[in-house]
Amino acid sequence: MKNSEKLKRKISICDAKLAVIGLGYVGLPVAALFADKGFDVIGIDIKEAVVEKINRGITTIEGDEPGLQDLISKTVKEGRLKATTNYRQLKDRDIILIAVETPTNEENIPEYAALKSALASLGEMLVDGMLVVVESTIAPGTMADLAKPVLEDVSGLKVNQDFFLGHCPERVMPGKLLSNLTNLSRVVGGSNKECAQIMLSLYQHITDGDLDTADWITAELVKTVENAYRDVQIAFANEVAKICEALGANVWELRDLVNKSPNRQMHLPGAGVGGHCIPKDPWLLVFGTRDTNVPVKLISAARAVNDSMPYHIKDIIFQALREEKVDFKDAKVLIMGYSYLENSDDVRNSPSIVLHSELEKLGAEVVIHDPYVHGYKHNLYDIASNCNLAVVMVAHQDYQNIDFKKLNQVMACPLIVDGRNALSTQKVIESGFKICTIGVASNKNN
Ligand code: SAJ
Repeated sequence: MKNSEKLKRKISICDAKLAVIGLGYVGLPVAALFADKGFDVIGIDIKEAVVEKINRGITTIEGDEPGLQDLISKTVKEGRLKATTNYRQLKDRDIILIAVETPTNEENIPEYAALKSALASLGEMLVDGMLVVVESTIAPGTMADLAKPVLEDVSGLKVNQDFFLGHCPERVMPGKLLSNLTNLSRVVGGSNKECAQIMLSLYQHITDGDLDTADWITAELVKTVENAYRDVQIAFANEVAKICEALGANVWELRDLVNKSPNRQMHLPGAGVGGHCIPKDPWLLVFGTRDTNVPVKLISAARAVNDSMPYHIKDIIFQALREEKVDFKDAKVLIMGYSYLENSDDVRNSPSIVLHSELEKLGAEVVIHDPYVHGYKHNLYDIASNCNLAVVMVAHQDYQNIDFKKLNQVMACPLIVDGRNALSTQKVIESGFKICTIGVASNKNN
């Protein structure tokens, strides 16, 4: 590509002008990090409120993200980070990173509306010599089937001839955005080897992790496969938990023993799999195989197992209430933990949302406690008053300090379902409760 030497030189001295499209969990920290390294960065987002808040130097990311607020206020104050809704400001950029959402719909098909819109708007502004990098997690084949054709058709320019096009999937995790971005390894998938090398020279400014060059399809597969891998591992643990309940064993003891065997790392069974990555990325991988005749069975079966867990918890609740001769329609149930992950306020795809809806469908009155989620930060002993059962859906650290004797006094029935093995069974039983823990059939201390 013409001007590639000029682009490399600009990157090496942090003189390249950057833009980041999509200022969410991925885009905003990336924009702030590059700005802090000395690059001139423009952040683009469709939400006026997000743009306005960032230009006041305030983070728009919920939850505790160590270092992010300081980085944003510093780089905005220095004039290195600016946000806008106006795509026309891309005209003078050298590098554009795209970090918009790529959700899947009810049929587990990727919804690329945000990505298509970003690519089309960017295509209008694309000029000779630019590097475009898609950071969003995408189905294998999306760079070739969507990103390349949209950018080329709208701009009239050609990949590798006029502009470079890469895919560098993000590996951020809520609560660890900056540390992950600056430490974790990443794969840089280039439209050709030169493009991959230029991407490597860019990303080495913000991360100490390995930067491995690859082609597009490999980069697309890395992210979707690594999360499908985790989903399958969790599904295995969940299926073994159900086996243990049926056979009268304790999956938590079993897991400890299994993991003593070399090269075993059985994951944690639980009340389900939430978040914005693990429930979605396996479906992106499956979608990428749609034009092949590969029988993709294990990945979709694992999704089904993990999606079944909130319903399994509902069944455990049903059994426990029935033994106390309480019908669902007369029951008041406390859900403890509404986020998808411990010590987080992120509720995206939380299994608690499914359980909440199922219990209400069955006529139960449901009350919710979560020390991190806005609207549910109640006093536990107040919200538990007159509940027939409490179910722990998230292993929040706060639940290690519960006064179970006090909780027992305020509840109508001494019933606890522990969907995460978060509680000390002994302590709970000594406080007069009956407890059912996921993966353990026999500790209802009947
Ligand atoms: N979960 C289990 N059992 C386990 C592990 C997790 O039931 O053994 C559940 C959690 O409760 C949660 C869901 O799965 O509901 C996802 O948990 P997670 O620990 O995978 O956290 P995420 O969703 O933030 O996943 C991210 C992913 N990172 C990216 O996609 C960039 C994932 O690849 C990481 O492995 C994970 O963080 C991590 O290890 O923290």
